[in-house]
This record gives sequence, structure tokens and C-alpha cells, in this order.
Amino acid sequence: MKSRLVIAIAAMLVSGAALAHSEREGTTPADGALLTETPEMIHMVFDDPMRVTMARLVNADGAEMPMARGSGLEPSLEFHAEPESLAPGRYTVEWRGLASDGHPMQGSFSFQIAD
Ligand SMILES: [Cu+2]
Repeated sequence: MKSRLVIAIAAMLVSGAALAHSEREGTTPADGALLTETPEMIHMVFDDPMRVTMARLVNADGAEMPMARGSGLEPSLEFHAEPESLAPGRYTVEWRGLASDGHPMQGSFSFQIAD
């Protein structure tokens, strides 16, 4: 009984970092995606509610591209925004948020639109 408890606590410690706060589970487009046209939607999925406080789309020169945010500021498992028509090139989505445990989080992912 005692050893089982020790194992359970050890497992909690190992996974603690992953469980402590929400993480981004996936994006559309996927990081590194090569597209032939502007994506209809920028989409992020989280494993735990995330309050996305900032999300912006920048081109290779760092200029911000217009993007209509479709998600509010309430904590949510998903975030989406609609970009306007984009010229061929490389784009990065940068975001910041507050995880459900209150930790500030940030991330980015990139995709490319072919000529
Ligand atoms: Cu955390």
C-alpha cells in the first residue's frame, strides 16, 4: 500500500509540469505548413482553458497583418481568427495568454504561402 502511494506521488511529480498549466495542443495551419492560399481560419486548440490575451499575425518583415479575432477574452479550449487575403510568403502567429492556473503563456507558429 505504502509503495503504491510512493509510486503515485512520483508519477504526479513527473507529470506535474505538464499538468500544471494548459498547453497548446495543436494549430491550424500546422506549424511549418506550406499552403497554396490564405488559410480561411487561424485556429489553436488547448488542453485546458486558455485566456488568449494577444494574438497577432506578422509577415516575414514583422509587419502585422489584419486578422479578425473570432474568440473573446474568456478562457477557452480553442481560439480562432480570420486573416485577410495574404500574399505569398512566410507568416507567423504570435500569441500570449493566461493558463487556467494563472501562469502567463506565450507561443508562436509559422506557415508559408507558396507563390
Ligand atoms: Cu502553469
